[in-house]
Amino acid sequence: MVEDILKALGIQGEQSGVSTGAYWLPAHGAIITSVSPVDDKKIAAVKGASREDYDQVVATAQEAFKEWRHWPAPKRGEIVRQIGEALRQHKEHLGKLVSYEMGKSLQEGYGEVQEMIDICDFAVGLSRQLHGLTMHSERPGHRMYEQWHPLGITGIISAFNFPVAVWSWNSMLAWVCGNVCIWKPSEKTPVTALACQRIVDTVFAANKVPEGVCNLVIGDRDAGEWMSHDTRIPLVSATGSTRMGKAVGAAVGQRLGRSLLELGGNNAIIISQDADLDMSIIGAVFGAVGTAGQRCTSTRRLIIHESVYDAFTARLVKAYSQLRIGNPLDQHNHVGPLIDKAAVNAYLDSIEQVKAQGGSFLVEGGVLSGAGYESGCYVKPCIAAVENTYAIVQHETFAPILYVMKYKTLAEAIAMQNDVPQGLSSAIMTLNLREAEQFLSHAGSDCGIANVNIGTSGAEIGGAFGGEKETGGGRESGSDAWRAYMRRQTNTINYSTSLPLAQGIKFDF
Ligand code: UN1
Repeated sequence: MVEDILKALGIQGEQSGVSTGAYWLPAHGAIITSVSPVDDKKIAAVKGASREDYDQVVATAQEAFKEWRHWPAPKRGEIVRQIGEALRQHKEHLGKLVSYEMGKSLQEGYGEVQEMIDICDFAVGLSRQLHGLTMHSERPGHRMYEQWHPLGITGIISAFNFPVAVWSWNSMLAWVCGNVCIWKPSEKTPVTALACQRIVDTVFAANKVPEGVCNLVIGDRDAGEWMSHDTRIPLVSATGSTRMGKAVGAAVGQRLGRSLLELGGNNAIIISQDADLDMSIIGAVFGAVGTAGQRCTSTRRLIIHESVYDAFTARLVKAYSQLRIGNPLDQHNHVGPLIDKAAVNAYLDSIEQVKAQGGSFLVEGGVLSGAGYESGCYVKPCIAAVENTYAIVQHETFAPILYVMKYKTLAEAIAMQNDVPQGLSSAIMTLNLREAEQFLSHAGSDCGIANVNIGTSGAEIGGAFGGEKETGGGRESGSDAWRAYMRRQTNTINYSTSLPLAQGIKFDF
């Protein structure tokens, strides 16, 4: 099956991981082997980029930008429309590859490709709406307005958990804005990146897009560091851990470049006494175990009103007993493996810390073994009763560990929801209008995303995506997130016959 998918996506044998478009450069860095967490089998070996390879890509991208920026934005949008069409054709294969290389359920693999298609559609419309404002000048015979110009190279550092969608949020917008892109995917999911590069290459070649508009640099952490320090890259968009984001943000900030950071979350759902408990169960369980708890939007904490705590946790425990864990390509299973053994160890370590800090488990965790679980990456989603103040609860563990805690008043629940270093996504389950509005008010959730009667994960691409505090402050995908990929220029034009100075300053001679 895997061979057929790889063939359909044009991936065969040992691959170079360095590309400037239809032309794949010989790579001189270390070999990165992609091994599936599903069955521990090798998918492909990819040769990574050396510093020289990287510099060659950047030089090609710089040249390509000089041409690409002259293409009218709607024409660039038309190319992105064709990428969306190509993704529709490849949805089945690419979705399966995402599921197999990353380990998320097949439904979520398809969902991720759908998210790519959606952002393409969004970017096509946007290509005719990259508008600025006009302002009234204080001087007669003057016109003042602003326009948005492309920045140049957009560096994209993406994480393993959304190996293709997050790249597409960035690249599709960057392209319609007139930028060129250099993508450094996670070294844990290089094969899905090769597949995306090939899909785009075919569309670009058919449209004679210059070499160097779509670039791929597969490599280890070094490649991310090269980008962060590189003054030739005005914008670095990075998705991943807070630790990584702090390093990228510091390096880019030090050279006064721009960074767009989308980092860790510690997302909570408040389950009110006025919640629809049936809906709440679905939202909480999908949020906590979807993608095996490896979304930045995964539900990590449930803050439950004391009056429904016992009833709700009893239903949660029952729901967890019905979860099927196993090969994510088998659509009967709800939960696939964690990405690798290091993630399993982090999961086990967190469980130990929960116990050491005083937590008690309502549903026990553990690593699964035996037939179907040979990769050693399948773990049991678990639930622990904790206090919000525990050090481990304040920390984002990328695994299906769900923390439950009680509250008495809404003010207390909102304070608990906010009392973590991260600020990505949040939700309240309530049918009480007053509670919902308080949660959404300026004194409510401090997160970039705040939902009512919806879980914390599964945001649509049409909204701006990102969060506050240690989540990094960036906004990607919908709304006006495109502005991050452009530079604003204010233009004042004098069509009068004199040169009056602003602020009424007299300067006669
Ligand atoms: C991520 O985990 O980095 O909102 C992105 C969601 C998805 C994107 C998650 N649309 O869960």
